[in-house]
Amino acid sequence: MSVAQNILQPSSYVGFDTITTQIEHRLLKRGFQFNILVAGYSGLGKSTLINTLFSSHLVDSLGRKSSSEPITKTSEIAVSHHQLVENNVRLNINVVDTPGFGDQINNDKCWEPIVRYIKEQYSLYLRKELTAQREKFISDSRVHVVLYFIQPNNVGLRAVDVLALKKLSEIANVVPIISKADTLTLDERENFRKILQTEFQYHNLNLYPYNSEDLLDEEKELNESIKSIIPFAVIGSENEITINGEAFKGRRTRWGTINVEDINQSEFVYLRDFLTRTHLQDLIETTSTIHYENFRSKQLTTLKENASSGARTSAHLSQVPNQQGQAGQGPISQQQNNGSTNNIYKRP
Ligand SMILES: Nc1nc2c(ncn2[C@@H]2O[C@H](COP(=O)(O)OP(=O)(O)OP(=O)(O)O)[C@@H](O)[C@H]2O)c(=O)[nH]1
Ligand SMILES: [Mg+2]
Repeated sequence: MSVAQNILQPSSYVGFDTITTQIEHRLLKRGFQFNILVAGYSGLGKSTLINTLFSSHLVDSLGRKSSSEPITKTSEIAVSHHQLVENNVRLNINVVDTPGFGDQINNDKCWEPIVRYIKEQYSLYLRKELTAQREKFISDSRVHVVLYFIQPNNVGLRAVDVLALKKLSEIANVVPIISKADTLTLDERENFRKILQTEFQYHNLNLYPYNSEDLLDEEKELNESIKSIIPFAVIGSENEITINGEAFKGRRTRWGTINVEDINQSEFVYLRDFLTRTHLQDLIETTSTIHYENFRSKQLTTLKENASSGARTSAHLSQVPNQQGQAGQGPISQQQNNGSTNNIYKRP
C-alpha cells in the first residue's frame, strides 16, 4: 500500500518554524543532566582531571601535594552534584568518584562495586518509570560516560584493566584515557596509544563512540577521527600559573611549564571538546537508547518469565490442597508471587 504524501506550502506565515526555539526555551529552563564516572588505578589524577575539565573545583583531589602530606585514598564511591552555567545554559553534573584499583588487599573484581553502582542507577530509573504516578521529569542518575584512566607505563593494559574495561563497556559508554601524559615523551605517547588501540581490538572491547548506520556521513567521519586519537593522552592540573600576564591551568616542572590546554603538550582540549562540544548529547542519548534499554528489556523479560512460571506454579498448586484442605492458599504460592514481583527491584 502506498501513502501519497503532499508537501504543502502555507499561503501565509503560520509560525510553526519557531518550534526549535520553543524546544530550546523549554530545555534551557529545565537544564541538562550529565553524569560522569571516573575509574582506574589509584593516584592517576582522576579527581584532578575532573576539576580541570570543567574549570571548576568539583571534587577534592586526594593525592599528596607535598611529600610531608599523608596519602589519603578514595575508599568508597562518592557522588558530588554541581551546577554549571554558561551563556544561560544550565548543566547539572554528577561526578562519581570511585576508589582507585589496586588499593585493596584483594584486587580481584575490584570493578564490581562500579558495575553494581551503574546497574543500580538503571534500576532506580526503571522503578521510577514503572510507578503508577510517574514524576513529570524523572531525575536521571544513569552514568552517561565512564572515563577510564590508564597508567602511562608505555607497556600496555594490565589484566585488571582488560577485565574492568570489558565489564564496564558492556553496560555503559566507556572512554579510555592515558593519564599523566607528561611522564611520557611525545614518541612514547604515540607508541603507547598504538599498543592500546591494538589491545582494545584484540580484546574486542566495545568502546565509545560506536559505529552506527543511523549516523550522518559527517558524524561517521568525526567519530573515525576521534577513534584515531582515543585514548586521549591528557595532563591535568588545578593550579593557575601566570606567565607574561597570561594565566592558564598548568604544571610547573624543573624543565619548564606545561599549559594543559596546549595541544602540542596535552590532548586535554580534544577530550574536553569531545565530551562537552561534540558528544555530550550523544553520550546522554546512547546511554538511554543502548545501555539502559538493554538493562530494561532484560529485567522486564525476566519479570515476565518469572510471572508466567509463577502463574503456572500457582495454577498447579491450586490443584494441591494445603494442610487446611484449601486449594492455593498456602505460604509457598505467596512466597513465589512475592519473589517474582520483587525481582525487578533486586540488584542485578
Ligand atoms: N605529573 C602529573 N601529576 C598529576 C596529573 N594529574 C594529577 N596529578 C597529581 O597526581 C596526584 C594524584 O591526583 P588525584 O587527582 O588525587 O588522583 P586520583 O586518581 O583521584 O587518586 P585517588 O582518589 O587516590 O584514586 C596529585 O598529586 C596530582 O597533583 C598529571 O596530569 N601529571
Ligand atoms: Mg580521587
